[in-house]
Amino acid sequence: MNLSYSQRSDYALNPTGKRLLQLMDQKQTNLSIAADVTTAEELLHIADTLGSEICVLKTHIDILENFTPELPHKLQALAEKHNFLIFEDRKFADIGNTVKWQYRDGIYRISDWSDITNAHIVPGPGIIEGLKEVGLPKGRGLLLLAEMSPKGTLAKGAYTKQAVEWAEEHADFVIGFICVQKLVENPAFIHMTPGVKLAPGGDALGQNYLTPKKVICENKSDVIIVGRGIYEAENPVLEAKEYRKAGWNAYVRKIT
Ligand code: 5BU
Repeated sequence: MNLSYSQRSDYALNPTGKRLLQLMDQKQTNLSIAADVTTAEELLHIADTLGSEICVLKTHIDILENFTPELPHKLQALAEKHNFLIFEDRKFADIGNTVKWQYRDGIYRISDWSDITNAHIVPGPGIIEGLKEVGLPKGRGLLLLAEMSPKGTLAKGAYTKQAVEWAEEHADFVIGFICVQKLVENPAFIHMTPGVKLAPGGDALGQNYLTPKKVICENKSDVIIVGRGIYEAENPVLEAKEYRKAGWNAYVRKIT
């Protein structure tokens, strides 16, 4: 079944999942940037200068040294201006009752501004239920960490299969997976893959890089997540255009 992203949006039960699938086709991009910077200014600069190239801006809000409660409003304004979704890569990992607070409260109030967040499944399905209590009424979507990109990851085999089962049980809230390859035929689920570079290889701390073509065409994932490959380039805007083109061409080849 080679459905387009927008055709797949008909199967999505979650409004954020539906919106992302439609947005990718409208905007012709399956590129997500990992904006791993430590100041609010750098983050806003990335969002504004690369926003037109991406479907999703992925943040690590807790690495900022000058977070203020106004920042999410500014990010949301840029998301509207450039038509992208915000994904706080929080990787929740506690029991359901605790993650509710971590998602809704504290300094960051993630559920107020982040369209998408993600969770490890190591605590069991209660983590999904806790996050869902907070996120679903706001129309948010969750990605489950079914696989991880680094060498030596323990997220594989039966663990990955369990993530798929729990996603299917909570398809109104779970929009897909962080994974290395396509895991499930259900067209509603979005597969997002980090560890992507135009030149394959790794880093000094175990990161494993695959090319956009390998990720989208061979591994049949849907979204490429690129960090250093873009923001460390001499010209990040030109580099983002290259990644966008590589990701999009691979998708067009896959569905035709
Ligand atoms: P890089 O600079 O393209 O290597 O950054 C990758 C980003 O994706 C970074 O923000 C990580 O936290 C994130 N990531 C990852 O690399 N691998 C994973 O399995 C998961 C997240 Br989950």
